[in-house]
Amino acid sequence: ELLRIDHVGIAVPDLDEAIRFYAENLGLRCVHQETNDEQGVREAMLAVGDGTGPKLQLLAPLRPDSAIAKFLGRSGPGLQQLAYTVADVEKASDALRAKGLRLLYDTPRRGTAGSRINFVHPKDAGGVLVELVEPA
Ligand code: V0V
Repeated sequence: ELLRIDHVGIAVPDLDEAIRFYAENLGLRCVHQETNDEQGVREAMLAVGDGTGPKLQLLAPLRPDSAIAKFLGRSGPGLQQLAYTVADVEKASDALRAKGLRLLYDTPRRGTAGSRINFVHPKDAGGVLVELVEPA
């Protein structure tokens, strides 16, 4: 059902500063940037090595009432989510619901680069916010 790790998401207060930090210190390249108003984020995807593996996603809040702003307020900057690639996000969500896990959305929402996404509640996933990503 889960094909691979798609990306790891890190909450940051300032996107441009974080992109610079990862470039200068770890040599990661920013390969995509986008604003997702519905999710309340400005985000950047960073490639590691040859870029064929999982990406690092930097997430900065657009608004004080957003998920990332709440996370930063509670926990400070750091790992916010682990995302898996799936072939069919509706099917994957249904399979997890059937196992009794709570999905955050009844129907998938729009994620990075036209992907379709849903999330498993962190309280049902061992304290980890799990994202399912069906790429465009
Ligand atoms: C909250 N909790 C977390 C957590 N966020 N635990 C682990 N990882 C996280 N990221 C814990 C929190 O400490 C509480 O634990 C408990 O869950 C419930 O807290 P809450 O006050 O209800 O939490 P909220 O209101 O902050 O909501 C949490 C959820 C929210 C996960 C429901 O963040 C959400 O809707 N997330 C999905 C959307 C999202 O994250 N969007 C930004 C990325 P205690 O204190 O009760 O023990 S957008 C994105 O990924 C895109 C565009 C993409 O990838 O394409």
